[in-house]
Amino acid sequence: MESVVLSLGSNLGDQCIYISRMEEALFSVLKGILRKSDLLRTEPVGVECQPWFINRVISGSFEGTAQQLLECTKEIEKKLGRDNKKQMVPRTADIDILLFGGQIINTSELVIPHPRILFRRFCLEGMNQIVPDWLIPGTGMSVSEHYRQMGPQIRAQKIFHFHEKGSDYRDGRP
Ligand code: PH2
Ligand code: MG
Ligand code: MG
Repeated sequence: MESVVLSLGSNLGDQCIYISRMEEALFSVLKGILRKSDLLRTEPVGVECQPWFINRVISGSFEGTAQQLLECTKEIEKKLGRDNKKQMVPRTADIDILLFGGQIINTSELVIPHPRILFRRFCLEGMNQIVPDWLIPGTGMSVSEHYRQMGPQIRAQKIFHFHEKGSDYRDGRP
């Protein structure tokens, strides 16, 4: 069983509904204490001329390998209508594995920790809300240390927090 952190994103269609659907699907795959960051409305990073995203970062435990989790996430994206034919286009559902326990993975399909974690404010800010003490493997620093040390260019990325009622951390156990 590994503790994992995932980011959810949508910038096409009914974004909040897609985020809820991704959560529902993942909450039946993940076990243990499930945590979720605020819902974040975020400026697109690293892509030209795309709509703003809704993002959220979540954590839980997964029984299986990173490759198996990747397959689960791809399956959920597909069910939610993600079109994988074109790269770098707006998408209904995007699930990225940010951290998989303390593992460092470098295969053609999967790079963990996610290579852009430290360059996306919404990743750092979302992770800092739910797992501030986790070490980011290979860096020797915790999430909260990285968050505090975020450079000015990354801090300049625009983010708005939605403060929803009932969006507190959720204990996934019955
Ligand atoms: N995902 C990307 C590219 N850029 N920007 C924001 N704000 N949120 C995302 O989820 C995101 C992005 C590619 O997956
Ligand atoms: Mg992504
Ligand atoms: Mg992705």
